[in-house]
Amino acid sequence: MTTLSTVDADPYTWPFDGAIDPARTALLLIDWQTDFCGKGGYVDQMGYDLALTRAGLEPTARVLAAARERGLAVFHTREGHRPDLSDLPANKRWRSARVGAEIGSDGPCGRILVRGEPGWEIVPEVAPLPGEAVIDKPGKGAFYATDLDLLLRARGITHLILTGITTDVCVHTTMREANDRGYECLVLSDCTGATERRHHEAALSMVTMQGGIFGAVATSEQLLVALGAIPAPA
Ligand code: C5J
Repeated sequence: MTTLSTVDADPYTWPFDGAIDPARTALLLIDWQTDFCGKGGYVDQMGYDLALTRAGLEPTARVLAAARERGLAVFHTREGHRPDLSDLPANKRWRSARVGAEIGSDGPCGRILVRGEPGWEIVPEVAPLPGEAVIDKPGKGAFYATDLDLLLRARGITHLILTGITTDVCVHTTMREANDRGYECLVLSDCTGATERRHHEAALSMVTMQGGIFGAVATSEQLLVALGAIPAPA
């Protein structure tokens, strides 16, 4: 069935090519892990305010439910390293040690940012369902050293809706990578969060410059209105 739904986004009505096509659109949930938004995780160990990185959880859960209902593909990502840390660049480890949260060291949620540890798990509010793709990534961008691009192209996905943490780091890097690969991107402002509010705001503002240099920005409500206009799959 043809759909004519669009999102009233900034700086243009999204998507650029006319309408949301659920068959070609995926929802990305980036790094909703305890290490980034849970007590005792990496971000907490660094001393940041968890309220900022947790702020987007509830709206993201609402968008996730709507996306599942409407048949959009759902992709989750997790940042983390192998237990032997062989995929951890020395400078990344060194920098994390400088701020008191060395990647690979023991913390209240197990070894920080190590695959398989409690802190590395996705939080229950937006946990993957069986059958949803989960991408494990060693870096900030979800395309670097992963098969995300292959999986998206194999499913015919051309449009991405981004949520996750943190806005200025992993969400932004992934959006930039996706944009360079030709994906039409929309980031949901209230479904993201950063360790500092001003960085969250700056990151969203950067997306909208130059006519939407990396895509467009909307709220979860604006997307939900658009998705509500799409007939549910039979
Ligand atoms: C960071 C991320 N901030 N998921 N990772 O180190 O944004």
